[in-house]
Amino acid sequence: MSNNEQSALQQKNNAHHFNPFSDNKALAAEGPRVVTHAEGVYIYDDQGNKFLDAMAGLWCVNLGYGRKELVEAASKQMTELPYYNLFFKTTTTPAIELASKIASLAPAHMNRVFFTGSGSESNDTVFRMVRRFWDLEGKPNKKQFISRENAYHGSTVVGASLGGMGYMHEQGDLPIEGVSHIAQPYWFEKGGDLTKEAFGIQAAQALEAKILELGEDNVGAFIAEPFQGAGGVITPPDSYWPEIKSILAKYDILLVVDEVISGFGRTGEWFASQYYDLKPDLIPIAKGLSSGYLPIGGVIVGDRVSETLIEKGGDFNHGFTYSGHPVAAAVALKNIELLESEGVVTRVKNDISPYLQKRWQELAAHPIVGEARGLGMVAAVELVRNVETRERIEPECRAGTVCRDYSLDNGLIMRACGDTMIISPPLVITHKEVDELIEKAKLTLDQTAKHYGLM
Ligand code: PXG
Repeated sequence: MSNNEQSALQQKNNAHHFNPFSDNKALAAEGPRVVTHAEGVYIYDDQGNKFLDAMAGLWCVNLGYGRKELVEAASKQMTELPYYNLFFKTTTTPAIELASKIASLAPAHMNRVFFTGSGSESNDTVFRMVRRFWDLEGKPNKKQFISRENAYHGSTVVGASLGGMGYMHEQGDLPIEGVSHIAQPYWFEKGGDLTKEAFGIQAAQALEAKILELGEDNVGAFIAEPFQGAGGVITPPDSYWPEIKSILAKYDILLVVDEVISGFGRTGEWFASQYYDLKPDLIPIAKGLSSGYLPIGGVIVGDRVSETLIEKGGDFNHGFTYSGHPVAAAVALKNIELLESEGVVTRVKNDISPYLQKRWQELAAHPIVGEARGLGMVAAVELVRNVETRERIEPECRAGTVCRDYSLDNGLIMRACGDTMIISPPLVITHKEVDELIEKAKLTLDQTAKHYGLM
């Protein structure tokens, strides 16, 4: 679309808004989509188009759009106390209530929450907590982090360094010192001829090899998403996490389970740490904590770390102006109350996740699908030219973008990560809406196959 065909709003965006994670020049030429309102699982743009939002915004609108109760919670809190901080021997009611509610849902050995404004800030907080912990334990060398290639842990300097995205590291000389990355448990891409289970063990053993390379006395923590989200909904083989747990125990290394995407019901448990039976020392959270209605994040702190930081540590010189912002905290609390009172997480586990995953598997038979996988309320398909050899449709993996564009034309928001198509819909999606999602996904795959002459 040329600039003079674009609406006044689009032109203003092009002139003054620096969009995140975007080629702003290309975006201006194309004309950004202006999203104006939303209801349930649907979003609408200013051209009158309607989309089934199978990404729940950016993996966060767990309760769906248009929940008046959240608006009322915000309005009530804004009227009573729109802002106060948690520094200098003060606290606020929403922060107290939210921390204790989260502690009641978290794994039993995790009883404290440090609040932040986002997932990235949560991982910056993790970084400082781990380093402080090992200083206080008298092991000042035990500070290195091990993470994984293609991980996503945020976009601040620490978040992007902990993350394993090459295209982020390229910009600004990242990662910073003290962060190493091991291979990811991505069986479809890297598994070769190994069975899933054998590959899972092999991928986990890369952790032990890295620990031995760096020296066990130098490694403070391993950070990982329970399943990789932004990397392409990569669900590890069943053998992976048990092996990782035993390696970490052997060398006394802290486990950070990044639940920014997986927390608050997405797996059918409150936390994926419960789904995979993990015993994390720290859990960064954000997104679904407030269903994305207001920005808020946090770190759930296990008893071992909080006892050291609090009993031995004195002042912890870290925090944000908006740590536990009362309005965001009130909305998050109401969000969790609704997830509870409406049985949303139980419904995910017993009803809508089994239905979504069963229907998603129908895509596995499509001629350009190499694998269909998922768990809870996330799922992925791998686009290929040859199902047997897993050869991609184009060597540069551009088919994902083609597929994504057909999907949008069909009124379905489905994401492309390279040639992996992914979904993460609101947890409240109905059976009928799942049917619509699957029908639109099938049509989209047909159109993509035809585009390349593969059907
Ligand atoms: N950890 C994980 C696991 C995430 O997915 C963050 C931390 C950082 O959260 P904030 O609130 O600082 O954005 C995330 C965020 C994508 C995409 O392309 C995913 C995220 C953010 C932006 C884009 O899927 N996840």
